[in-house]
Amino acid sequence: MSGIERPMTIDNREMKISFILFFIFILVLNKSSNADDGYRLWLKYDKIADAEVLNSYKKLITSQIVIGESATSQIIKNELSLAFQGLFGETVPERNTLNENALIIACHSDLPPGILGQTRRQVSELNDEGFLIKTVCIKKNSLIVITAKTHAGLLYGVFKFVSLLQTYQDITRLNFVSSPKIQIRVLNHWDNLDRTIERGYAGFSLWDWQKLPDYIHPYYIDYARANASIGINGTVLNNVNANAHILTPLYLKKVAALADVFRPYGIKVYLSIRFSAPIDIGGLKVSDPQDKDVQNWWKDKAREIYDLIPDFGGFLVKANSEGQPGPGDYGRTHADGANMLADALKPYGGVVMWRAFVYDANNKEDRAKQAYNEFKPLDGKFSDNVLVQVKNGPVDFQPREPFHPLFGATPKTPLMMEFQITQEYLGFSTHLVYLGTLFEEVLDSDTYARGDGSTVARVIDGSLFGNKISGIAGVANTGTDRNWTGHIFAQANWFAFGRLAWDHDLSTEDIATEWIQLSLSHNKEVVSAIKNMMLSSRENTVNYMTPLGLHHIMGWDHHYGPAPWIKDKQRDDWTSVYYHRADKQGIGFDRTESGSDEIGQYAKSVRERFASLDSCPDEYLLWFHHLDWNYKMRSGRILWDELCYRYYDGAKKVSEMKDDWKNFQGRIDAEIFNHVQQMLPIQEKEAIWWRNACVLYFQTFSGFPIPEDLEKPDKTLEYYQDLSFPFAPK
Ligand code: BDP
Repeated sequence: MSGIERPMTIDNREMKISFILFFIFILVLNKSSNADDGYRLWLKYDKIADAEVLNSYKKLITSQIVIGESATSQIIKNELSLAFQGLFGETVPERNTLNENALIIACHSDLPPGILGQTRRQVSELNDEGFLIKTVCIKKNSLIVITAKTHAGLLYGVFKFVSLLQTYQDITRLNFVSSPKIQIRVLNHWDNLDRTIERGYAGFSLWDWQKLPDYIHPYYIDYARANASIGINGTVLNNVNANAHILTPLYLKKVAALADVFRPYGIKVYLSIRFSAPIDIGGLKVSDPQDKDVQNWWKDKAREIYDLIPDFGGFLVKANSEGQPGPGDYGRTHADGANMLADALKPYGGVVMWRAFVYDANNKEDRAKQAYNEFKPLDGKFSDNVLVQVKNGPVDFQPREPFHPLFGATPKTPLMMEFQITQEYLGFSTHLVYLGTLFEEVLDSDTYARGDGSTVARVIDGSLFGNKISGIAGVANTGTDRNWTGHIFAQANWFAFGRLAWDHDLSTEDIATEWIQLSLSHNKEVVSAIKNMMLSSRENTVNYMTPLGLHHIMGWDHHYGPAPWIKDKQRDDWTSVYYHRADKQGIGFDRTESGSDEIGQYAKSVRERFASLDSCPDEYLLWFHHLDWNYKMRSGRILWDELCYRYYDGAKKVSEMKDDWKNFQGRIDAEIFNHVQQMLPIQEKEAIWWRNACVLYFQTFSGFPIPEDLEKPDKTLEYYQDLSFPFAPK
């Protein structure tokens, strides 16, 4: 017997026992200190700590009545019992009479006559997913009525009501009407069938394909609850760089099992398809949309899908982009491709979400112009169940981009917004960056397509041009990490996406406040301090990564960290130098008339604003203009100095955020506190890395010194250029 495999002696047996005891002690400790690992997201339902609030709620809700027998009604009952158990610390009895202060939840047609009359007008104004929460009086009893036209509407109403309780709102006289402004509100999961996630930073894919369809993981249900609670009504399960196998019978059964779980939560399932699927898995020679066999193959496939999933949502398609197959391979247009799929889905009510994220390595035109050039001429050529899904900006989810010029340019084509919730270009899941402000900035941008007030939000909700269908997508940031999103604060981005998808008029500040109250604290001071932190976080990130309109200067391929020096690759438009164009004279991409004239793709008022140096906001300066290093900025500084100050300011603000975070020790949950406490130094380190690497690199062109009062980088440019990260997630 070797010395290593000793029989267990008293000593090491004791050690083992004490280790186990210690472990149990830690578990108990965690339990008693209410350690929060973030799994419950914003649906915590911790007991209401304010006795006055709690008592007022208990008086107003002495019983509850949920009318209806659907699967959704059952979910409503379960959710309410979970919520009351948690928030009130006790159940609220179910009753069938209206002789006391009660909560009553029923579809409008099922309401008792007295209540029906008092709610009819408001309910008639709701759309199918909308809801009304209203206090009505019947025989001196005050009733809180949650009603809607459909069961899905009821579920949304219930979640909204519960959030009012969670945030300690006054519920004595409620009169709250809400309908979603956008119809299709989906997450796009870039999840692969091997469970890796493209641009995923929170673990592996939630979908356990191997065990599906037989094993239903409990977290599928919590995923559905979370989405329904913020009004998300669809999920595209797989990566836009799709594997055709998702359409094989083996996988469709698995997809159907997930659809069954999500259905009662009002969530439809959609799939990303690979345009060459008829070849890849169908045995055909081509996938030409004009080919009869190809058309029939898709029709048969659609029938097969709808047999399994009667409410299947439809297809998301990335075609002729970044090497993906598409109709262009056969000399056909995007409309030809989309319409062929739309025909196959049409009999069942499905839609095609065709992505406009296309650009071609062989096309020497400014990449930012290519999608518009391709899609603008196709306006009016798409079938009525096709939406064109457009990224928020014309390049690619950068920390800041002006809105995509396609918004407002295609009156006959419904455009869907595609936001990226996962932080591919915003520090992965280690940086605290609240994206509500980014979403709001884009949605509120005025396209001037029909004069003042033609906001991007009004383009995508269909109201500007009277489109019949509307949609919004967010590339998901979820994974198997216990807290779902890697960084606790990244949960706020999922939350903000859902809230804004439902109602783009909500203020992102209010959404942040609500999220903090639901997730972190009710203490006014804490809420306000954390909110301020969140609201400035995105601007700070822009400053330490890509200030003044710079873009696409991140690490090669994995996109981790700064790399403005990337050049000489197989495609120019994948390099950094293509975008910043720094030279001895200056920096920036001239997209005005004298340059690529991308600016010409915007409506006149927008074009004029961005084209003139007097009116172009500093935020977009180097996006649209190539300017001398000593160009005089509004601040009075020269461009070089301004660039340096922005980089330094961004990084400094992260250090401040890190210092401020310490104030929350003991005021929020200890586990969450520690989690963020460990993340912020990483963000600080990386912000300084971005700052130093970019300033040192751009200095090789400008030749100017870093302003006197700024601390000099402690490493050389070569040091930063030599860093490599072979296994960074991508
Ligand atoms: C880019 C991502 C890439 C995606 C692509 C897309 O780097 O992984 O496949 O967008 O949206 O931002 O298709």
